[in-house]
This record gives sequence, C-alpha cells and structure tokens, in this order.
Amino acid sequence: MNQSMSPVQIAELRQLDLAHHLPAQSDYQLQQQLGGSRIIVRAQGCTIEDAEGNKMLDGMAGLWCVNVGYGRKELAEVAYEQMLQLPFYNTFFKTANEPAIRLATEISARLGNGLTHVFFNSSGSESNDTAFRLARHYWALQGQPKRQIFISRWNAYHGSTVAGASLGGMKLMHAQGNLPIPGIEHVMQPYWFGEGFGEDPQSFAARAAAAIETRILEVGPENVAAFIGEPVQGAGGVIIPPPGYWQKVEAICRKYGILLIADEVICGFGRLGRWFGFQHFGFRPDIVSMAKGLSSGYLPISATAVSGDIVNVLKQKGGEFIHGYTYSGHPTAAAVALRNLQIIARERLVERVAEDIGPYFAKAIARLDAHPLVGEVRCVGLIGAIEIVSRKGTNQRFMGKEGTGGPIVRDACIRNGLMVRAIRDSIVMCPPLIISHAEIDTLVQIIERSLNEAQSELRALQAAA
Ligand code: PXG
Repeated sequence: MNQSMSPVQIAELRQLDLAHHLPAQSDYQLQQQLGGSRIIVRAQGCTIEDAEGNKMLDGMAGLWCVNVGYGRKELAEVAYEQMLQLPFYNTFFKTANEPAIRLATEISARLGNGLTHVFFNSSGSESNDTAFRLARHYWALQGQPKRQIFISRWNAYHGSTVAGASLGGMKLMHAQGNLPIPGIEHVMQPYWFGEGFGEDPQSFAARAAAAIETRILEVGPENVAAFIGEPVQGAGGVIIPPPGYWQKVEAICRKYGILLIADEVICGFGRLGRWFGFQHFGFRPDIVSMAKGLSSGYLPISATAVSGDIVNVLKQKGGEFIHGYTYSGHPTAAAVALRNLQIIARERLVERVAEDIGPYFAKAIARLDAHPLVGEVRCVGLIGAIEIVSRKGTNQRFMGKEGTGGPIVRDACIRNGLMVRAIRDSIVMCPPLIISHAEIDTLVQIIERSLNEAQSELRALQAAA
C-alpha cells in the first residue's frame, strides 16, 4: 500500500484514462495533450499523494469536502459493518433504516431554528433539485401555484444537474445546453472586491440586497417561490458578503413571504466556525441544502433540511411528494455520515475553527497582503481567497481581463506541493478542519514562493502585450 506505482503501471493507467474515462468538468482535448490525468493514489491527514509518489498539501480538502481529513479508519470500519448488516435498502416502500433516521435526527439538532426534517439525496446538486421541487410543491399546496420563480445570484454555484446549473449563476455553464430553465432570475452577487471596489462596504451590501427586492417587484412578489444563496459563495471565488447583507436578504424574503434557501454545501459542518453558515451570519433559512462535509466526502450523501412549518403543510395538504432517489437515505452512506458528525463533535472541530485554527489561518494568510501581486486577502473560518492583481492598490487584472494571474499562480503552487484552485484571479483555500498550525505555515510559505515565481512571468506577459 505504501509503494508508488512503477512507471509502466502509471503509463498504462494514463493510457486507459484517455481511452475510456471522461473526468468531471474537463477539457478532453487538454486531457489528451497532457497524456492523461494525474493519478491520485492515497491520502492521509491533509496530504494527498500521486502515483509518482509526489506528496502535496491539500489546500482544498478534496473538493471543499474532506472536513475531518483523510485516513479515518473508523469511517471505513463503520461502512464495512453497515455493509455486512444492511448495505442498501430504499426509503420508498414505507420503509426507513436506522442510520438514516439517526442521521436526520442529528442534523436537525445541529440546525435548530425549527428545521425539523431532512430529505436525503446523494449530491449537492440533487439536494438543490429537491429544494427546488419541494418549494414549488409547497406553494401549490398553499394555494399559490403561481409562486414558481427562484431568485439566485450571478456567479453562484448550486450544482451541475439541469436545475442545479440553472439555479447557479455560471454563465459558461448556462451557455452549454440552453440554460437556465425558465423561472430562474439572477441578480448581482455581493462581491465587493469585484463589483463594489472603492464603495463603502455597508452601502455596497445594501445595494446588493436591494437588487433582490427590485427583481422581486419586477417579476411580482406573488410569482416568487424562493431566494437561494450560499452563505459564502465557494466555487464563485470565496465571495464573503459584507456585514449586514444576509440580514437584509432575510428581511426582504420575509417582507414578501418568499422562502429562503441556504445552500450550505460548502459552508456546512464547521467551515465558517459554526455548524452552519447561516448560524455564522445570523439568519434563519426555511430550507437548507447540504452535502460535502456531511460525510467529509467519504461516501456520497447529501441532505435537504426543511422547516417544520413547511412539513406541516406537506402533512396536512400534501398527499404524496412524488420525488426521491434510489439512494435517498442510503444506509451505508448515512452510517458513515453519522460517524463523521460524531468525529466533528468529539474532536470539537467546529470550535477549533472558531477559536484556534481559523484565527491562526486568518493571521497567517494576512501576511500575503503585503505582496505586490495581491489585491485582497479575505477569509472566514477556514475558507479564504487571495486576489491577484496587476497593480497593487487596485482591482486591475493582468492582460486587462480576468483569468490570467490566477491560473499561473495556481500552477506554481501545485509545482511547489500545494493543491489549490484558481477561480478567475482568486487563489482559493479550503483545507481540512484538522490542518495543523505547521501545515498552515507551509501553505502560506508555498503561496508566497509561488507568487514570487509567478511575478516575473506575469510581468513579462504584461510587458509583451
Ligand atoms: N452547492 C454548492 C454551494 C456547491 O459548492 C454543489 C451545490 C453541488 O454539489 P455536487 O455534490 O452535486 O457537486 C456544490 C459543489 C469548484 C467546484 O469548481 C465546486 C463544487 C463542485 C465541483 C467543482 O470549485 N461544489
């Protein structure tokens, strides 16, 4: 288990990767040019290792999900035991299973705020699909079937299914496959550095929230089902709304009787130093989507939590909610998720983010603010971003457009042993919640070194343009 693969084995795998495998969200021509994907073979703690034996610090917790870190034997054991006892059974036939019931109970206890019930799915996208169908169904039962419209933000990420990508505000995703589907309205995002630079953050927050109200009035409040938003936009580039934004959004939703859906797929399970992001920002959603950190990515499982008020309507007026997935309430995935939540609680990882590693991370990455390429450093809890700019003190980008600086710095980080993601010109960080102080120091050192290396390349590009 501890040996890296031979060059022959690696070559064979990469060949088969090209011949038969379509990796997610990939440019398949580029995959071909690169001779196949990088094969990741194992991971432990916060470190991943590829087939060549290169070890890298995982600054992304896999894909914003491995909150408890890699190599948790007890999660493997719980899956093994559950598979022997009951690997699978559905929840369609007036049936349920103990892990799903106990997990739903645990999630609703952590949520509080009247979010009493949980519907299970296998991915964040499906979780939002469930929220979408449930919200429309709820309004139909309430005798307001015209309430069909969802309001979302540009540059939001809510998944890759048809409803998820439509709810999301990624224009490049919409361009493929004629999305969004009808009934979805996008408004500005609370991205101060990109869209409010130089503006007082509070008035920017008010402007971003007011855009929601304006759109509600344009389409008619009686036609709006829900507003959906990530407490902090992750895949959009770690967009942390200025203080006051969420309170204003919540007040607008209440004013017009619109459901508020929090997409906690990234923010949930300790990422912001509370169990859920809405608890950090101090608002109260009616529906909550969650995935990723729910099982720390050990098995695919997601959940859509629903307020007791909505559930009462379903119970009293609903009949059958004709929605569900084969794997809704999957016992093995639920057993692993339940144990994962027990680990988070036992090791006090949420408190650790709030009181120890979050503040340490904030202080450590703040150092990068002095770098000539860095326009802004922002973070909350254990998620953060660094904006790459061509001129210090501005939000101007290399080559006069977004997307040159970020990828060059990211590639340097990866070369130097840190897995991070570039989103346009942001380097984003989302390490496992167990990351040590020493590993945070390493993360910052690698970024600093990578910024230095990228600088000459970027200045040369700019000069040649
Ligand atoms: N909501 C949010 C907030 C997410 O971050 C999803 C929904 C969809 O989850 P699934 O499990 O269906 O992928 C996500 C997923 C990126 C990246 O580019 C981010 C995600 C997925 C893939 C890539 O950073 N987030």
